[in-house]
Amino acid sequence: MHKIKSFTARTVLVPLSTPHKTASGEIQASPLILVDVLTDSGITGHSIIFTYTPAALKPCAELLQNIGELICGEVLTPAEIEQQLSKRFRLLGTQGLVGMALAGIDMALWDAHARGCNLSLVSMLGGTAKPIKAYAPIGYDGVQGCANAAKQWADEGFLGMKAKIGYPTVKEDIEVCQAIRKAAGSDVAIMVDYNQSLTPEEARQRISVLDAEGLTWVEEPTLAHDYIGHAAVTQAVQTPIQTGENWWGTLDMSHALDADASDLVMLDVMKIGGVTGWLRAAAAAHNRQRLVSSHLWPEVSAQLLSCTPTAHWLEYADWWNPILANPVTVEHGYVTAGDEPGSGINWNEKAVQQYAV
Ligand code: SMN
Ligand code: MG
Repeated sequence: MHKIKSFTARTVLVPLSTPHKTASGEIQASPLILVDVLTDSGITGHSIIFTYTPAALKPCAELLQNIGELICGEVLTPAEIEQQLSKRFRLLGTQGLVGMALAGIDMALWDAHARGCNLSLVSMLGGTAKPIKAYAPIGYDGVQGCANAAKQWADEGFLGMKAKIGYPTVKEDIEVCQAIRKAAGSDVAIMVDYNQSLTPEEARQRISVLDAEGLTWVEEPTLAHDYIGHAAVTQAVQTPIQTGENWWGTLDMSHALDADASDLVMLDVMKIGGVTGWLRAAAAAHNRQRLVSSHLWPEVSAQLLSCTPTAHWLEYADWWNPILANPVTVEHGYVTAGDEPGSGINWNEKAVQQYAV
């Protein structure tokens, strides 16, 4: 029986090889909280929290540290502690920075638990590592920029790629899709992401035109929490609609599923509530036979998609590769979770020191 001894939450700002542009803002560097949970038996669990903006980095790390202190001395039982903490934060609520801090704790506890069993996360959960098809990101970089990126990803063997769109006109959206198709070839799956930039009516009109492009999905055409608006778009168009990366916990997911907001579901292991949240979400998706893709967190997601019955695509991102000792690798377009103990997160300490803020 391992007991939780202490938490540390370090903050880093990792530069991106190229800034990631979307229709709703640009990410220039990865603001990350690196969580370590130490146990009395000497096992350390790790997790990563991505705060999108550096403005949220220090407040979220402090919150994580404060919440971590509440569970020091407890037995290392991640699912039990999730229940205890979500009850404790009922009055404040468990969305936003609190939800991110709780997810960071949850993921670190599961990582420590798997390490304590000397098993990878997926093996500890009773599953086995499977190759998961990975798609590559393409930013809001115009026709030529997107075509160049598409060519590069196709040369690296990716079988799918997702471009950020939502240009001033649908004509430009289409030109970008066609340039990617030309550069990547007819067999590659192409997804697009509007990052919530359209009204439901604009979305219906644009996607009805995009239906001719053979896209694998259109993501978040309208506001993430407008489930009714998304449902109207989903009903009206042929291309599958993808949502989920902004669901705070599995209750948001239930509301979206009840509204038939999208055809496909995308889980963000942080916003959905850590490993505990993902497992509940995977069960809900299975009940409705909805295909599940991942959002960021390629290491942990590769473990979790391997034991998600309706697993679909893994989102490949190298945004925190520099601070990892062994980031995921893509072989012939697939990512397979590693079999070392834990969830696949180990620090490159030299880089952690270098990017510390
Ligand atoms: C995304 C992720 C992280 C930052 C900005 C945008 C995105 C995606 O919506 O699907 O990858
Ligand atoms: Mg998205």
